[in-house]
Amino acid sequence: MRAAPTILHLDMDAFYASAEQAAKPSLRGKPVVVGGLGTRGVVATASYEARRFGVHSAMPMAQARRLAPNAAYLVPRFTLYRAVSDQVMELLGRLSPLVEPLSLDEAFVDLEAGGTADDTASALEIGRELREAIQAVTGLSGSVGLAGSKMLAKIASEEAKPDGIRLIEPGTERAHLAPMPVRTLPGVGPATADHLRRAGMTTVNDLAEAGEAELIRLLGKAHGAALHRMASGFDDRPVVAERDAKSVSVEDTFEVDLHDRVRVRTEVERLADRCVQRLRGAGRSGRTVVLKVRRYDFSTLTRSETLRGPTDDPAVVREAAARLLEAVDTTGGVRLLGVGVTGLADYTQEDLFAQAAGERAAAAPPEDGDVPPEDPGGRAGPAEPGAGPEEAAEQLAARRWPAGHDVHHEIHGHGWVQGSGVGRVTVRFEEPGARAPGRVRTFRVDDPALRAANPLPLVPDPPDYSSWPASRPKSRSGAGAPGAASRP
Ligand code: TTP
Ligand code: MG
Ligand code: MG
Repeated sequence: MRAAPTILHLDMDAFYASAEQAAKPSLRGKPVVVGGLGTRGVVATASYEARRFGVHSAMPMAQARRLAPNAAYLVPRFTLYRAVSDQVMELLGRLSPLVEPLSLDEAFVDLEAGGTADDTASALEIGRELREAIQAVTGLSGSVGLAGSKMLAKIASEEAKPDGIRLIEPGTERAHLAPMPVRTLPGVGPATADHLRRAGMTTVNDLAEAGEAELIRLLGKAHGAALHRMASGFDDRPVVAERDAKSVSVEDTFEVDLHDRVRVRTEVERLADRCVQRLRGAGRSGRTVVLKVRRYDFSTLTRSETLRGPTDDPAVVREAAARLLEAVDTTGGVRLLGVGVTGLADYTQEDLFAQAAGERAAAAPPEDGDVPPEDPGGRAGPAEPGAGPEEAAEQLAARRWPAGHDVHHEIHGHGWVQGSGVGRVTVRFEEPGARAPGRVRTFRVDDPALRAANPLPLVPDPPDYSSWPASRPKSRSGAGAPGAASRP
């Protein structure tokens, strides 16, 4: 923890949904939900307009449709999100060599290590400039938190949302945290929170006041001691540059031990999907799949399988995790399950994924190879068993023309798929940056004039930030009012 608020946390606002709204002028200011649209799909994110209906990340898509029937439902376009993420990370890299991305839309930056800020005024100034730069280059808004530690910087950006900036002054950490729920602290999941609640502790202040010894008694030495430090506002975790991260994993503790083998298998599948989402969120792929099982008696085992090459294919990770589960005895019950991927490669093997997805969608191969089929949260398997020929045809159309994906028409130009079914595909012809919504037209799904296309950049001609931030005299305590840092 440091005396100046020089740790910055950036998180883009409703990232996938905002990118879709920027790309599709007709969706600005409208409820938009992005995620897997298949029967078992889940919401990746919802625009702030859709959140007002109660739609949120990880909610089953069917439930979202009930809550917000009039929202636009779109399949994610990772190519676009990755491109925007690269632009954002490039800007962050200008502020410091120490940038720690947590996902596609989120990162910590050590401003002090970069020499770009050394006190409250200079940190705020850089935070404001960063938000401006991100808006100018990507067309999207991100929220910024500044503090003397990672924990507080992340809390600050959360409080700044949407489209804001917030600084938590060093020295006020403990007071700031005191009234917050225990779940605010890193490492406190639903199970730990429940455990603490039963011991009468619901706020961070309760934890700080309980004292280290009591927390160790309740949670064990390592967890208890770490939690007490966090609750008291101490957090010394350094910002670690991206290249040093070695694995991605997710886990769930269950309220009641799982006994049903089928349920255990389903949970492992879900975890594998979430793990892949995180993996892709970080723009990476990995070679070794790890399964973690904690049994009713707290005995914990991990099993791993190393693949021939790195993958970020949900089906591949799911299958490997399922194979690992086969070899684990779960009689007696399961308390916790985890799925991880390690041996991370720097770049996602797009081709591997495209290949696997292509195989699964063999019944409807994409016309041309320039857009890999992307269906992470959704279902890319064969038609639902029991589906009639009409439903099957509709599913094929939906797979070939995923809602929200880009198309090009020989005469009408660039557009996106609004929907498809009964042999027809509806396209809205509009491009990012247009002032008014574009026109809608319907075609036969096999219209030869229509083909899949790549996303267009959200900002066609972004301003040049290559000399940002300009070298500047470091502000003396409090002297660097906004705007004072004039460029040479
Ligand atoms: P978040 O930053 O958690 O959420 P957000 O950017 O959509 O909204 P907020 O303004 O609250 O930050 O996640 C970034 C993106 O990651 C999100 O746009 C979609 C994706 N994502 C998933 O695919 N699944 C999930 O469960 C979550 C939480 C996010
Ligand atoms: Mg975000
Ligand atoms: Mg995020």
